[in-house]
Amino acid sequence: MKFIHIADIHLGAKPVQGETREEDRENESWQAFKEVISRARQEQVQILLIAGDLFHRQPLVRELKEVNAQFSTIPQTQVVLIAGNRDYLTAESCYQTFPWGENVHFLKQSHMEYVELEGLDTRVYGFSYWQREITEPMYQDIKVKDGDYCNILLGHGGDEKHIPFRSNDFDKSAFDYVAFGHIHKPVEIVKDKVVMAGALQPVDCSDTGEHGYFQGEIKDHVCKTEFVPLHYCEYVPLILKVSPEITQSALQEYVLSRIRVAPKYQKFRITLKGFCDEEHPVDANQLRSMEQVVQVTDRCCADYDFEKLKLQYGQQILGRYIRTLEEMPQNEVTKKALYYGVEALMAE
Ligand SMILES: [Mn+2]
Repeated sequence: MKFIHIADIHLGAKPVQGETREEDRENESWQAFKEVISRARQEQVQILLIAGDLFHRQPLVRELKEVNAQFSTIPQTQVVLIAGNRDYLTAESCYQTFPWGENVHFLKQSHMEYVELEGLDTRVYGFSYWQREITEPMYQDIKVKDGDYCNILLGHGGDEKHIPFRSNDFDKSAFDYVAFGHIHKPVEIVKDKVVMAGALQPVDCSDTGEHGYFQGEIKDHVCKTEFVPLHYCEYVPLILKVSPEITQSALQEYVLSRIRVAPKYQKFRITLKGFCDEEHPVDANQLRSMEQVVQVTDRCCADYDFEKLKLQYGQQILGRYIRTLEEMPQNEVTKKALYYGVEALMAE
């Protein structure tokens, strides 16, 4: 039995303000979702698992119609989904009354239930969020019903406020596969068995690294999975160490050299670190305007004139601090301690 496991599609998420090409980013989550549907068709997978937060917020009826229309294009695939902490159920949710197609199974109870998928000898267990937070560890000690079935658990959570669990919670469980969502970074918590799919595509630029979905196959209760990246967008962190000697053009030249060899879907998130010339700081705006750069955070400190500070603050704590640090063996650590200490004392 072949399946695809996705989570945290966050349809309808508005990209963070200040990011370039904002509309594109919103479309990208829909495009990535449609891509998964066509992959499910091509790969002839029997089950599509959606582990919560299909939407970033309460879905609109027209959005559910669109999603359902997509599902109707893969009638051979059984779709099983739950609501996460973002698209949790309320009394007014459109989720409550929406008429899903025949191949769509929405586990909408607030307690554990399962759907038995006809002809596949498979039961998929799960439940939906009915509130923003669930702090109880509700995935501990789940028993499966008797019978020779392939058992899958569909879950959402993994942090303190969203159904915490530990990797060994499923050691003795009868699940052949546990499909999780919520944490945006894809990770195989237990190889081929307990998997956090990660967000289908980054939701904001703090979701760095590759994103995509897991594809798997279960045969005789043995599961094999692989991560399949989707490349609509990938945020790449880039730390630039600045020193007073470095010029703006040298910095830009370096960023350009990285952009030139990067595929178009990669977007850079730059952090400036180190010490800059107080009178000629780095122009972060110029870096920000470069192609494929989405964010520039300036964490540089001004470079200090220590000789002048020693004269000025001779016997005070600042002067003593500088002299003490200068007498210590000079390395990166003492250099940093000197700068950060002076910065802190100057702020006093
Ligand atoms: Mn979530």
